[in-house]
Amino acid sequence: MEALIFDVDGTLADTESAHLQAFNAAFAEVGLDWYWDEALYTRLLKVAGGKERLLHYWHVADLECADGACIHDVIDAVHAVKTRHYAARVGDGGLPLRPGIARLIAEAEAACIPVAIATTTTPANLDALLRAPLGRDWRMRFAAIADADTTQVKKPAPDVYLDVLRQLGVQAANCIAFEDSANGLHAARAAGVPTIVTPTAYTAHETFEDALAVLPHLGDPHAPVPSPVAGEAPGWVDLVTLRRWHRHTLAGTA
Ligand code: XBP
Ligand code: MG
Repeated sequence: MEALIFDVDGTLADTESAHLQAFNAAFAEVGLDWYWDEALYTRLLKVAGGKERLLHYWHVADLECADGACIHDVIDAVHAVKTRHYAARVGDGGLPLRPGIARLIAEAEAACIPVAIATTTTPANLDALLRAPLGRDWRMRFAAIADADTTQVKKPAPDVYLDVLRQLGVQAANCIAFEDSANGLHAARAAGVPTIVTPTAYTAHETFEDALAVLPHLGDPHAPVPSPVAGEAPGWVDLVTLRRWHRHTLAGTA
């Protein structure tokens, strides 16, 4: 096992409620009479990328206005306001990392296993979310980062994973990806990366065929999670566990 690759939204932290609140705050600030509730946003999350999500919604909700030449300028402006609101919500430790994330990243660093980020989110969101929990030099802790600025084509396309694999110079089968959604799982699997899924309330209804494991979270010594290997006792996802599960994947027994 050569590297761990983490999705961000829903995986490193349960961020989508903060994104939803930021979208609605942006609509109010710019004077759009739109309001996305949880049920609608859960459906809209099928479209990866906030700008792509806005364009999709506009075509569905307001078609006659959605064909103007300036729509992309308007979407860029609304999305910039949304990103400001999101950073205000999650910055300065406003949103904790999910269970086991900081522990596993630290374990990987201690074992000289590179960790990377493969996300469709805006780079500014990463700094707002990760500076407090992972330190002001959090970028130095990741050997590779692919995000909405480095990679145009969004999940479920494999592009962000292919970019990260290229930066790391490793084989896909020798990595493990961590995702929260079917879109993310499809992206990682299309790149050939074995994938552990830790769904959130926004994605728990989705199907995760071909996942190495589907877990409530990565667990901690005081918060064990079930094992995907028959007969194994519950535990938490640490490097020893990952290496064992990874061997089972290579042997076709997990
Ligand atoms: C999830 C996404 C992002 C966020 C919103 O990204 O699809 O679009 O919902 O962030 P991930 P932006 O790949 O990390 O799960 O508005 O910046 O796109
Ligand atoms: Mg995600």
